[in-house]
Amino acid sequence: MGSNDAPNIILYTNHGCPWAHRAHIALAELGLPYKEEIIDLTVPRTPEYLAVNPRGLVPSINYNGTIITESAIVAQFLSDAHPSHLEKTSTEEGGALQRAKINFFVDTFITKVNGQTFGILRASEEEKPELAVKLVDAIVKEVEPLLQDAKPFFGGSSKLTLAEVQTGSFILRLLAYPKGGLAPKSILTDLETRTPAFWKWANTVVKENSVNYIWEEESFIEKTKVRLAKQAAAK
Ligand SMILES: N[C@@H](CCC(=O)N[C@@H](CS)C(=O)NCC(=O)O)C(=O)O
Repeated sequence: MGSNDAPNIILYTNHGCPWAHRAHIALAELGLPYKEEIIDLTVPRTPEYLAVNPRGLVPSINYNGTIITESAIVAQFLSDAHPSHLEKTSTEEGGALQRAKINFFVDTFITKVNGQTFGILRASEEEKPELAVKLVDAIVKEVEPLLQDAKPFFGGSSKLTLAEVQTGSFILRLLAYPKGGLAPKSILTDLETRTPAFWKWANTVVKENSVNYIWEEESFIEKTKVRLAKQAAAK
């Protein structure tokens, strides 16, 4: 096929999965058409899907016949294969530095903040307020300094970047859990006052169509409540 033809892409996904959600954001931002196959994660993976991804996880993509797995790698690959506003190439002026900064931001968010969000969900009601303060403290210390020049997106970009592609699905959840009663509401008020740059950025990110087109907040919160109740009962 000619280089201008759109690639054939199948996305193996589940709309409840924040990792798979990264691929949806990347594909939408790049304007790449794709077929989607929803993988039921409540039952064992089929032999057909294990042939696609032996780890049995989502997301995976089939890109013109080649399978690529692991969400961060899938999003990076799509962005590299289709140079765009998401990220400069490494040989473009300023590209290597921009890529390093985006990688550092994503790494920081995932390793210093993200796990804490999910920890709060599983904590007892007595533990939650203290964990909520710790979560906001981590955003103050680690993330807020990295968003000082967001305008409105990472690094002063007027359009979404790979930083938002890799973190947007988690930002949706971070803001939704307190709204849905799964984490203390103080998280939202504290973020607004203590992390003004993060607060503005996060609220802008979740309003983007490419970030929220597969997101159904109410049903997500309900499903999460059911899953947590089942996990608590199984303890
Ligand atoms: N490191 C993987 C994580 C993907 C992942 O954990 N996906 C979950 C759903 S959110 C999954 O497929 N779970 C299926 C299972 O564990 O059986 C990535 O970034 O792609």
